[in-house]
Amino acid sequence: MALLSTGEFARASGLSRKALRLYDELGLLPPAQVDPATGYRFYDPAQLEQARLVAWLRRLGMPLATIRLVSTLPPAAAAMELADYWEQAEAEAAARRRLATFLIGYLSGRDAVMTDAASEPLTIRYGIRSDIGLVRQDNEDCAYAGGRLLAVADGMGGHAHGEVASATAIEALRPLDTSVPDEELLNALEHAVLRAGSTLREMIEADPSLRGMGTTLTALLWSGSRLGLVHIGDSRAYLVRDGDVFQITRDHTLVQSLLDEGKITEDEVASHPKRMLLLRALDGEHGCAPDLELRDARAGDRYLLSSDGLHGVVPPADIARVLLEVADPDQAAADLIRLAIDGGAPDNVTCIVADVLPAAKTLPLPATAEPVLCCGSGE
Ligand SMILES: [Mn+2]
Repeated sequence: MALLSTGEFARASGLSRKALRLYDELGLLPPAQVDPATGYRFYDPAQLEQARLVAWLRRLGMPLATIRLVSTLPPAAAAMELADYWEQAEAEAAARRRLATFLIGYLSGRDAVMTDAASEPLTIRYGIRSDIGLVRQDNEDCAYAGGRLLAVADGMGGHAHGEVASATAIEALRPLDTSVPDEELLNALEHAVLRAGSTLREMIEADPSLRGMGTTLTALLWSGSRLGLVHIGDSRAYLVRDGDVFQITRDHTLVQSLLDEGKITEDEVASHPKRMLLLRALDGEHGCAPDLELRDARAGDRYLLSSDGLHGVVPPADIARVLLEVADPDQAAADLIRLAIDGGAPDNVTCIVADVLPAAKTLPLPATAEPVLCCGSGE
C-alpha cells in the first residue's frame, strides 16, 4: 500500500503536522519511512488507527507519557489502563473542586457549602473556659472553639503584649473554621501560622516596644473524618480514646528535650530552674516551624486543649480522671480549671474539652453551637 505524506497523514488522522513531529520525537508515532535525502517523512495507512487513538487520548487530557504506554498495549489492557487513568483524573478533579470551594469561602469570609455531604460525618460538642488564675495581673491566654476549629494560644511578653500575640495567632486561625478539604488541612494550618508570624513581625517593626512578645499555639481543625493538628510551644492537646488518655503533643521546652535525652528525670522537671524556657514559640522574629500532623477523627473521641497553667500544677492522673469521668464537656472544662485554682493557679489557665459525635443525621442535634472566643483579662 502506498505510503502517505505527512500532509496527507495529518489530514486523515486529524493530527497537525506539528503534533506528528512531536510524537515522532517522543517515539509515540514514528513515521514508517524517512527519505534519507530530503528528510521527508512518510506514514503507513495502517498507522491511522494508532494516530486516531493518540488524538482521542490527547483530547481526554492524558499526558504523553501515559499515551505512549497505553498505545503499545493490546486493546483489553489499554482499556484497563484508560479506566485507571480516568478514575484518577476524576479524583483529582474532585479534590480541585473541594479546594476551590474552600478558597472561595476562605477568601470571602463565608462558610462555603460543600456539595460533598459524605465528607462531614462527624460533629463536635465543646466546652471552653479560661481563667486569669490567682497570681497574674493579666490573662494572656486566648482560645477559640467553633464547629470545626479548636485553638489555644498562651501569650508571653509582659505588659499585655502577650495578649496581643495570643489574640493575633487565634485571629489568623479563625477563618479556617469552615469547610477545609481534608487534603488541605495541614496546608491551611501552616499557612495560617505563617500569616500570624508575619503579622506579629509587622507589629514589632511598627512598634519596637513589642519586641519579645510571642505565643504558643495548639489547634485542631476537622474535615470529615480527618483532623489536622498544629502545635508550637508548651500548650497541649490530649486525646481520650477507648478509656485511655494520651498526650498527643510534645512540649517545645528545654526540660522536655532534657527529659528526652535522659539528662533529667520526670521528678526533676518541677524544680528545674529553666522549666519555663520554651525552645519554640510563634513570635514573628524567629522563623518558627510548627509541628503539623494529620490524624483520624473518630466518633466517641474526646480532646482536651489546654495551656500550661493546667499541667503546670495539676498532676496527669487528676487531668485524666476528670476527662474520663465527667461526661459533659463544659463541666469537664470547668472542673479542670477548678483543679488549677485549687493548686494555686500561678499562671493563666485555659481548657477546651471537645467530644466528637457521629453525624448530625443520626442525632437530632440543635443548630451548631455558636463559636466562642475566650481572650484576655475580660474573661
Ligand atoms: Mn502559661
